[in-house]
Amino acid sequence: MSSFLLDQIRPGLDRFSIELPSWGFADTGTRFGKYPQPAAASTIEEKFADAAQVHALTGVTPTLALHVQWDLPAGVADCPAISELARRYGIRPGSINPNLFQDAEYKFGSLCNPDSSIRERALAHAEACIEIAARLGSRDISLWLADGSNYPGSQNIRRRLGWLEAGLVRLHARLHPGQRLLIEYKPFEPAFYHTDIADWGMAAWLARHAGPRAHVLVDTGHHYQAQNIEQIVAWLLHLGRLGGFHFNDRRYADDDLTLGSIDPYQVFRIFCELVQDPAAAVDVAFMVDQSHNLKGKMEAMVQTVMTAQELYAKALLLDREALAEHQSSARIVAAEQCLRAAFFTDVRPALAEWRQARGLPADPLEALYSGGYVERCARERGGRGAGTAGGYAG
Ligand code: PSV
Ligand code: MN
Repeated sequence: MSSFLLDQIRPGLDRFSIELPSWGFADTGTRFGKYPQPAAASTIEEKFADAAQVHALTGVTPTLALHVQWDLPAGVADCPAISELARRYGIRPGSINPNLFQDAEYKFGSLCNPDSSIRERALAHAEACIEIAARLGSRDISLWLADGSNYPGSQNIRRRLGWLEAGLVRLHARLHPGQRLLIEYKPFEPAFYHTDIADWGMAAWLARHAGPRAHVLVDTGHHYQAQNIEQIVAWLLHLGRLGGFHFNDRRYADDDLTLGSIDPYQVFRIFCELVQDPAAAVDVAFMVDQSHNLKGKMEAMVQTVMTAQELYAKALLLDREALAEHQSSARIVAAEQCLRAAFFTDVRPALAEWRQARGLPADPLEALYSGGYVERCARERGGRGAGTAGGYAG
């Protein structure tokens, strides 16, 4: 049975990969405190080692997203060392994330700061990140701004929008061939009155204004309650501006819980939009953006990757032809049943078979537990530097 099912989804599965965030392996925390884990990574080498272990177990995580200030504190000068780690661990540097939120200068914003010298500093940092991406062979620069304000009237929203447009045009012009600028939106936090890029529409406008290689990055945690994320995905596909995802789950706000832990059907519905138009979705990047404060970092990451693969496999099962027919004749229940049939199919045996055919463990989480990697890290790392790596837990 699982072989028959696997034959249906194998081509899609073979193409599926998801990028890991370097910060997901480090001790981060909440606004109220940090809970250090003895096995947490505190150096960039340890983050590469952890990512390589997840890739060895799952086979679908060949790249590692890097946060420049946390992973390349010396900027461009750190590139040779990163390339060497990439070679040694067999993990490619993935998206490059500028850090425009941690330094005290950015208290009132980065690209939207009312002080032109701080805007200039922020742009120079983002330009350095474009250069870093070029040297490391990374395609995407993922831009998230914490810019916004906390009180009505305290900032001029339209002037800030003008600075933002001009800054993004300048960054787009600096992109190397093949590179993309991904623009991430977030409705609130850390700003609580207005956020300069608050939603997908604002991000899509800014991307269109910046140029053809600017796209929108959808972080699933960055939405108001009850927002229809798959509809946003459909619109961005329609506009040709969907750059990728930062996957995580949430119950209340940007909770950074593991993907699918609260609402797996939501993730499945997002994947359904993508599999219905594979040509439009071909360059869409899947990335994890989570910080694991209570779960063990390695088990949380392996669990996340397995969940993403399972939900994607379910979406691949969608009977698209039947669905299109039911939609055309407004057969509501029959159409909905197409989604439900795919969602409720147990794809785990087929995935186990797919993994075994590639020499991977049938159950990566079980293999993580029995392999002793986390225990070894805990002994060797022993909480060394706990609480120092990473930073803002977004
Ligand atoms: C902000 O909440 C965010 O989602 C951005 O992607 C950051 O780069 C990331 O979290 C890590 O703090
Ligand atoms: Mn994010």
